[in-house]
Amino acid sequence: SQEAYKTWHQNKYSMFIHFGLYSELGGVWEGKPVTRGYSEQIQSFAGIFSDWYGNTALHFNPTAFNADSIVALAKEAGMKSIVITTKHHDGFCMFHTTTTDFNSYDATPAKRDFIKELADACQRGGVRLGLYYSIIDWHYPYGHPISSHNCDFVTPEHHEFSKQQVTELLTNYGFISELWFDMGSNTPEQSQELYQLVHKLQPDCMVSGRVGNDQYDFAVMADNAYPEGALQCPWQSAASMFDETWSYRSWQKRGDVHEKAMEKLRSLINVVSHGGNFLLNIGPKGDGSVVPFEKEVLCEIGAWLKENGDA
Ligand code: JFZ
Repeated sequence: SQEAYKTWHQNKYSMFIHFGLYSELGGVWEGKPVTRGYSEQIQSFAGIFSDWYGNTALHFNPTAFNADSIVALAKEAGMKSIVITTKHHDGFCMFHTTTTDFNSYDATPAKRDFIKELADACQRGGVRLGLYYSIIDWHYPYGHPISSHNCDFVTPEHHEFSKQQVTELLTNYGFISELWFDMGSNTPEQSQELYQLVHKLQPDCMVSGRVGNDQYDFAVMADNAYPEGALQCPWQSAASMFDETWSYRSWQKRGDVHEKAMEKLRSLINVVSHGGNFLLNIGPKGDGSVVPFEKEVLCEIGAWLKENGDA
């Protein structure tokens, strides 16, 4: 609705969080840094068998993940909402789902539902929550997990599975401000069904452009890019701290906090002044803690915004 878009657009600066099993690997497989591809897609880029990758869950126990302190950090950074990965291409669910055991509650010693924890903390802190959901699923039995690109098409069973998960996500965690669908080669009917399902369950939830086939409420631009000329639809630009990855990478060279803060601040101003929403990403470590460098960058941006007018 027009109202939903207005509110979404008013919240023009938000936190993106890439957190999952891949965070535990931190861009390293069998003791070696994996330098090809995004670290959240290490399973594909390092050619790891699904069952071997899945074993990572046996020691995934993010005891330092504290949803309230993440919400506090977002607020200190001047952000109005948080969008977190509920399931990335690896298929590992960070929420307690009935659709598969491959989730943070059933498959790990942690026995935790991180989406629930963050949803409750957002509610307490007055921050809106959005959810990233990958349609690509390298763990789904018929999801073509062997090819490097995956999901040449989505089988009817896989589509049903996605719909069940989306239903859980939009039923069990309160109001969701946006659903950040990522890729998958949906047919036009499948895209339309997912789009309509979201709005049936939560009419005011904004749907990202990446569900495919022009079924969306807002378009997603590449990092720091903005549409040329007048774009007639709402849009967002998502940015990672480092171009090469969205999730935690233990061997990342991070450089100077001040320089990075100013670089991202300029992106924020660039995007927002062109009418878009800016989503700035952090990649917590496998233990759930926020990387100090990223925390410092966010705090410096927040301090600048406080001094120079709130975004
Ligand atoms: C996708 C994922 O493949 C990636 O791992 C990460 O999660 C990112 C946020 O989303 O990659 C994208 C998505 C959108 C664009 C580029 C890469 N885009 O719109 O330019």
